[in-house]
Formats: sequence, C-alpha cells, structure tokens
Amino acid sequence: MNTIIDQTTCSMRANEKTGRISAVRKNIFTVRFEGRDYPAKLSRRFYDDESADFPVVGDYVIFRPGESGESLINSRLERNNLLCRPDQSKTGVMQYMVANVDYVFIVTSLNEDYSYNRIARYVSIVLTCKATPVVILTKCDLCTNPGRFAREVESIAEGVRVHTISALYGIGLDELDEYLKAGTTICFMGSSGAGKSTLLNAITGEEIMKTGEVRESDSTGKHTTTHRQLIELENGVSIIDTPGMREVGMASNEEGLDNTFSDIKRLESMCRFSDCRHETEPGCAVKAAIERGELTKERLMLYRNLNAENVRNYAKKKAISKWVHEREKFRKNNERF
Ligand SMILES: Nc1nc2c(ncn2[C@@H]2O[C@H](COP(=O)(O)OP(=O)(O)OP(=O)(O)O)[C@@H](O)[C@H]2O)c(=O)[nH]1
Ligand SMILES: [Mg+2]
Repeated sequence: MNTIIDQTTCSMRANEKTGRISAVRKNIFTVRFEGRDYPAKLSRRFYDDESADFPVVGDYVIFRPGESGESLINSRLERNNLLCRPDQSKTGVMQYMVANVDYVFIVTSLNEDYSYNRIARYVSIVLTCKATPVVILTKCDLCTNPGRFAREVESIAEGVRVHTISALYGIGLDELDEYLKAGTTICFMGSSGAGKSTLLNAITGEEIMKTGEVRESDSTGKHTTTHRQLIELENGVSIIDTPGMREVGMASNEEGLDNTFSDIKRLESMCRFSDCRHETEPGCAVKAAIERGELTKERLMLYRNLNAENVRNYAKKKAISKWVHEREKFRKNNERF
C-alpha cells in the first residue's frame, strides 16, 4: 500500500483520523488532532517503501491515535506545496522544511542582520515553492529610517509585500491582520535572533515560544528555537516557527530566480542577440533600461550573482551524483567476483 494518499479518494479505517504534523524530533512525530498533540511513530510502510519521503511539519497524515503514546502514522496526504532549501554545506541537495504553507514571513531585523541579498534569496526560494513571500522588517524601534529599507526590499520583485514592525513595542502588527485568516498557514523564516518567536508571541498575546538574547557585537542570535513547531491559534490560523538559519544558498533555483527577476527576463528577451551578456553588445534592451532609469545596475548585479551561484551549485550537484553513480557501479562490479 502507498504511503501517499490523494485527499479526494482517501478512505479511512474506523479507528483512523486525519491530523497535522506539528513537530518532528528524531523519529518522534507529533500529530495535532482536535486541539491535542499525539506523539506518534511512522508505520513500517514508510521504511519499506524506498520512494517514500517522511512527513514534515505541516503535513496532513492519516493516523491511528493511541492513548498511551502508541499512535501510528499510516500515510500522509498529498501536499499543496513543500518548502525546501539547499542544505547548508551547499552541496545542492534539497532539504525539506515544511509543507502546506500559504505565506512565508521572511523575518529580518533592521540592524546588522539586514541583508538585501539574503532577502532576495529567500524571496526566490519561496516563490519556487509556490508560496507567497511576505518580508517582515522587525525591530523598527532600533532603526532611524525604516522606510528606506522597506523601499529597497520592495524593489526585489514586483509586488513583493513588505511590513515594517516592532514586535516588542507592538508597532505595525495590525498590518499583519490581513494574513491571519482562518485556515491559513504561515511559516516564519529568518536568521537566529531576527525576532521570529517574539513576533509569534506578540501575535498570540502569550509566551508560547521561548525567545533569546542577541550578541551585541554583530546582532546575531543564539539559536533559541531548536526545532520547527506548528502552533494552532484559536482563530483557525496555523503558524510554523522555525529555528534561525545560518545561511541560505540558491542551489538549482532557476524558476524562483525567473519569477523574482521577471522584469530582467522580459528585457533579455528583447535584446538583439539571444546570448547577449548586456555588456558591449548593440541592441541590448537591458542596458537601454538602465540608461532610461527603469532598472538599476545593482539589481542587474544581484541577478547575475544569484544566477552564477545557481549554476555553480547545479554543477556541484551533478558532480556529486556522478560520483555516487560511479561508486555504485564499482561496488556492483566488485560484488560479482
Ligand atoms: N528592540 C527590539 N527587540 C526585539 C524585537 N523583536 C525581538 N527582539 C529581541 O530580539 C531577541 C531575539 O528574539 P527571538 O524572538 O528569540 O529571535 P528568533 O528569530 O526567534 O531567534 P531563534 O529562535 O534563535 O531563531 C530577543 O532579545 C528579543 O527581545 C523588536 O521588535 N524590537
Ligand atoms: Mg525563535
């Protein structure tokens, strides 16, 4: 039997329920069902089926609740989307993070943590995963000109949403009400110390998540949140708080780049030469747009840098899979003798 089930055709046994994964720690999956959390294990089918990928936070699963911690997850429902990112060692292998997310709040504080490039990477990744990115510039109480940063972020991609807030002093929080609608799932992403858990506590009005200090020298956090946690609010909204990320790479994220830089893609298609590098070639629509003031040199540079990183990681990933393939071939050949 398959471990992935189509929601529309799914049939359940009498003792089975549909719950949602709220946390994963090692092999223990926590399933949220009717306001309760059930620690559960995966059924053997997940381990037997080589193609099965394990449930992640945000997944809906069919499970058999057991009163004494013996709940068993039998299958998971198909996902609407899956948020993944290249792993930190930049091997290009994708790391699955959370599933079934509507909005991703890209939380960045308005101090040394602020990085235009990093926000652009996050936006690209979120767009690739078919979720809506919303940039939350936090700690505006520490910044003298938050509007400047908000305008800069708005220039990352057409229609990118930006909100300037202070979770600590309750500034700008009402702007977030439009996302807090019943049935919506929001995932928080960002560096350690950016203020993700503080924002969650401010939205719920309770100390749900522990928050931590930041180092004064560089404003980075101390990784207070250590696992992904889905919290169900009374109004039917689910929020997933995540541990801070050290870095975020691009890997093979071509589609996200194309979405984020659709203006440059459009211009490129109008260049006289299809392999135009936008340097000295005549009839270059990209350069013409820069001259008209419709595109900034910085934005073109950012696009180039992220694209180059994308290509580098893709090459690395291909090299690794070739190596794995060769090693398997070698192993099989040797087994014969
Ligand atoms: N001045 C100010 N400080 C804030 C604000 N929001 C959060 N902080 C502080 O920033 C520090 C880190 O906040 P956390 O919410 O723990 O950060 P986090 O993003 O959850 O960090 P990790 O769990 O490590 O990923 C805490 O000392 C908070 O009090 C804000 O709006 N203004
Ligand atoms: Mg936290």
